[in-house]
Amino acid sequence: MSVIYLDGQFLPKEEAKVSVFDHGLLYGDGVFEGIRAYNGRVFKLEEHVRRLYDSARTIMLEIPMTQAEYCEAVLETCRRNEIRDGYIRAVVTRGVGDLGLDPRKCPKASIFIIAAGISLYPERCYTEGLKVITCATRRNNPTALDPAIKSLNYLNNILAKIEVNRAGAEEGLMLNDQGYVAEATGDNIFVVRDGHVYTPPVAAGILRGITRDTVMDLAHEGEIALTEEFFTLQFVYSADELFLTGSAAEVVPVVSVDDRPIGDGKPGAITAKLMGLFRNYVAHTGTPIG
Ligand code: PXG
Repeated sequence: MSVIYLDGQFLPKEEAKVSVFDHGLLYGDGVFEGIRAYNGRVFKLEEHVRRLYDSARTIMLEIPMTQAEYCEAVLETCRRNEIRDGYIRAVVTRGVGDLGLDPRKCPKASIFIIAAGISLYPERCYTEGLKVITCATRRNNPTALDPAIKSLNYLNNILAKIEVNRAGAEEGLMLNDQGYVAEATGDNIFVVRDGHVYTPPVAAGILRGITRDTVMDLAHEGEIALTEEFFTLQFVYSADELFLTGSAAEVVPVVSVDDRPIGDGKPGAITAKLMGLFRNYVAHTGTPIG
């Protein structure tokens, strides 16, 4: 049976409940992380916890434990659920307040951690590649709500995902408010052209994905040229290859955008190489669950 970490306790999932007065629910006032475990290890645990604390600091949300203690709580949640391969959701909300926006009315943040099995993307997504569309919904302007904050306020992404579903596609590209390609609804974007890899910079208004950082490191080690650059849809349509990265998706090829085939309409060689490097890397690194 699944056991949830909630504010210092481990509770059966039926008993792990938060209040209807929690500002995480009332206002989306909180932050979260989605983390993977592979082969008995938590992948990039410290990086995820660091990003969680960075998001929290930005919204002036104090997490009442150290990052080291937080990492240990994640590992213990995995142990108690006997997770060796899985998906971990770590959430910190503003906590219980009154029916007003003011976060000062919420004396204590609420912390919960769920460690569960994962429904992996079907294998055909990796062998055949995804069909994606461009969403009309633009990514949040960083001056309003910076996409670099992994906040509980995911409506921007959800509105885009609804477009994806309505189009019968598998993912959606999101542009920033200037029209440059930003990211997908829950993944970062990479384009390959003439053997060179391009990805939008964080300044395009994106989440700095931990999978993105990992793929950039792997490209560097594998002597694959990679540049962070602003680009428009025209560059995407004329790419040789395209792929997305994320904790859930890992490295997944894209073979068509807005009904235009990418390259020869099949997953490309550089994408395949990076998929292989990534799969090998995740199997051999991470914090042991013990
Ligand atoms: N951009 C956005 C908007 C994300 O939400 C990524 C990029 C990739 O980041 P990481 O660090 O995971 O490489 C994300 C994170 C899901 C799910 O269930 C996916 C994410 C977050 C939460 C849930 O598919 N992707």
